[in-house]
Amino acid sequence: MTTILFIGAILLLVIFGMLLKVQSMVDVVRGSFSKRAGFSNQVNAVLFLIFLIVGLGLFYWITVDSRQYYLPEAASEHGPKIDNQFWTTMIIITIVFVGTHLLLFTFPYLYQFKESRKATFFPDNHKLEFVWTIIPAIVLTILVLGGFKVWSEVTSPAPANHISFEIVGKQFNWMLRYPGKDGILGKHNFRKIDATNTLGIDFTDKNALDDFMPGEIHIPVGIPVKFNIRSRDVLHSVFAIHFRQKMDAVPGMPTSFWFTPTKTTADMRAETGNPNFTYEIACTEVCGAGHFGMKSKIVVDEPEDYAKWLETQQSFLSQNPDYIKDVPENLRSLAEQQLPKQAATDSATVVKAAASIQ
Ligand SMILES: [Cu+2]
Repeated sequence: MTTILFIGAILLLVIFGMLLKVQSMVDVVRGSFSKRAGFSNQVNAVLFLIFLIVGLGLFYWITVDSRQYYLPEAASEHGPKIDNQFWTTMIIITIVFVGTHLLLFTFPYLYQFKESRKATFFPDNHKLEFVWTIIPAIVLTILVLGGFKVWSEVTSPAPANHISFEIVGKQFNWMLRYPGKDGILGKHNFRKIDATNTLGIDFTDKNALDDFMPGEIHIPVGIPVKFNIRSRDVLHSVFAIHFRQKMDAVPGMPTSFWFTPTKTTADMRAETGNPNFTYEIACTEVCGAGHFGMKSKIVVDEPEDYAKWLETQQSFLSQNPDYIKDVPENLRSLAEQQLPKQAATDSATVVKAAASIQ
């Protein structure tokens, strides 16, 4: 069907071209070919008008039809500010877009060539140049400053009561690390990365001993949360659209943002009427063949549910007691508190065995 329509459209264009050619040949026979502009000039003028009407019609249709793809509900404190900024920009550029196109396509029609009309010689006009330079400059400055204000907010140091965790991109998934009970993320070192310690947690730092790596992100509602972002290989990008946050994950250059979530997952399910609603992070940097699958789930809990979830999490060390051998002597007793009882006694054996190998 599409092919037939396509061939039909091409044939129509060919017929149209032939008609114009016949018309100019008739002009030659009649001896009127010496005219400075022929019939085709009028045809082009009308085509400009048709293009304008069809184009604006399509523009209106796509604007209304794609409402389903518009930004979803904002669920962070600064979210409405970003939306405000976005829609102000959209309204301004829509007015400019429609206005300039009305002028661009009606003028060729209104001022098409006529034998009887002489064009005005109009080389320049300083007043006009001044107006169309100053007005966009002022409008753009206001828009940029507005955006800069919101951007500065989310990239500024997080409030003192914030919680923070680490999100690290690699081809092709997000890895997470929470600071554990001490609330401080331990150091990391790329030399320590192996098949299990995928983030290179450095166990010579005492803050790292209780760090844990959950499978999904949990954050409490109403409390500022800071994302510490890293990448292990190529550029990735953390895009949390419901929280109106986006930040690149750059190899070798830690980045971060913070925000305060305002709606729990349960609130959002009630609000959207979708019992399966889930907050998600998508990677928005084309990072390789598996890019499309790179997402992570975020659960926004009530603070007490968040506390309960924290309680159920087990530190990396408790799940991988072998790494106790990387803990320096002076921290070993502290590290052993992380281990399940049996593993703690085993760990002494592990350490002894490791020592005897060396
Ligand atoms: Cu990616």
